[in-house]
Amino acid sequence: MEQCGYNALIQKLEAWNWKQPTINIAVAGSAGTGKSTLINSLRGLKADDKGAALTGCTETTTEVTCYPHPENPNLKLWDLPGVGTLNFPRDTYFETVDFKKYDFLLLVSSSRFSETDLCLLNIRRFKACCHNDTDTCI
Ligand SMILES: Nc1nc2c(ncn2[C@@H]2O[C@H](COP(=O)(O)OP(=O)(O)OP(=O)(O)O)[C@@H](O)[C@H]2O)c(=O)[nH]1
Ligand SMILES: [Mg+2]
Repeated sequence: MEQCGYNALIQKLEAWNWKQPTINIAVAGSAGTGKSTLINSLRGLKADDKGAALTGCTETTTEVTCYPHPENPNLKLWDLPGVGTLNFPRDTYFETVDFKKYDFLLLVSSSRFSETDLCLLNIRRFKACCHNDTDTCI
């Protein structure tokens, strides 16, 4: 970039076909932290749009569901059920959602960072945190 500039970098990336590899991103976290809402936003959708992930104020996502990004279907966002509920206890969560199949973890938390959040973060090498509900925290 320093040597060739932005345009040359983009040309190199295009030649390398950077959109080709499939990347599976697990969007995980405790129940109700806004995982499905975040996936909808990343896909440019509102909750009531066709094809949007179901959102709600009670436990909503009960099956792992894949949502390919509209601009690059190889970028797959996986909507995971909330961890640590009666239906998805932490002890069996990682096997239930087949946690090892994802390339990247996007951890969604709201309010306080919890022991469960830390547990999820310790599992994956490639990860990022998203603190949701900031509008209600401020
Ligand atoms: N104020 C506020 N509400 C939000 C935000 N994100 C999500 N919500 C609301 O929080 C509730 C839960 O959102 P979901 O996206 O269904 O949460 P989830 O983590 O997918 O929930 P489960 O699938 O049950 O684990 C919904 O009523 C959303 O409208 C946010 O950033 N701010
Ligand atoms: Mg959900």
